[in-house]
Amino acid sequence: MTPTITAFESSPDRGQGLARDMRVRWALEEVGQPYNVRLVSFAAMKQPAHLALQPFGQIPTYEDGDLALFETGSILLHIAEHHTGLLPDDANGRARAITWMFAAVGTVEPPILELQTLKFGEGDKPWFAQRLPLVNDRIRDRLKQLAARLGHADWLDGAFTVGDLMMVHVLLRVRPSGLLAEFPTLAAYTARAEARPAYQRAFAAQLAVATGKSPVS
Ligand code: GTB
Repeated sequence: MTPTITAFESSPDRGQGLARDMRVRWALEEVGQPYNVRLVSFAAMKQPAHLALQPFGQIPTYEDGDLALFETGSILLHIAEHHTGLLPDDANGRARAITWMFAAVGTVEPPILELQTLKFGEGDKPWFAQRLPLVNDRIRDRLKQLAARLGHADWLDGAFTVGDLMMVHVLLRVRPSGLLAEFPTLAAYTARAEARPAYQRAFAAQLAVATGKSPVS
């Protein structure tokens, strides 16, 4: 069956690839699995039909036959386990790739989300100016640690895996702040990932939603 995912009908980033459906699109492109997209409005996301799929009223979701999933970590793991291309063949390598996926969402992403909340939800609060450098430094700490581990390798653990996919998407969210550019090896790491044909196809597809133009194939 062809899976169906959900994405924003009108993404706040206007198709710059930052919304999390991009992770799922990219993973599906990496493994060569065609997919359908159902666009949902912010209002529809909070209605019972969507809440039955995603209890928190968010995108993306993933439906394939009888299976309905939410949470990008779970969706990516499912895709990676059911296709070749995103996980190594050996059991230990698979476990390490999955570890990197958890590290991305559990360790690197939280301070990045804190910055988003601060900038877009608390910009007018009296504590904003005091908190901003603290949150930026928390992100810097994580980026420094990640850069140290990556070193001059292309990917986090040998060949490109679902762990890199998740990590790169998490890092792209912080790029507009300028913090990523402070770590040239991480900037190069994300650029390497963005150059992948699968990333480009996924990016074009989600951009086409915002521009109303079909992606050029
Ligand atoms: N933990 C969940 C997962 O990984 O699937 C988080 C899902 C999530 O945060 N979904 C967001 C959502 O539906 C969209 S991706 N938000 C609507 C709501 O909660 O009402 C987050 C996002 C949104 C917009 C941008 N942007 O415009 O740059 C970037 C990322």
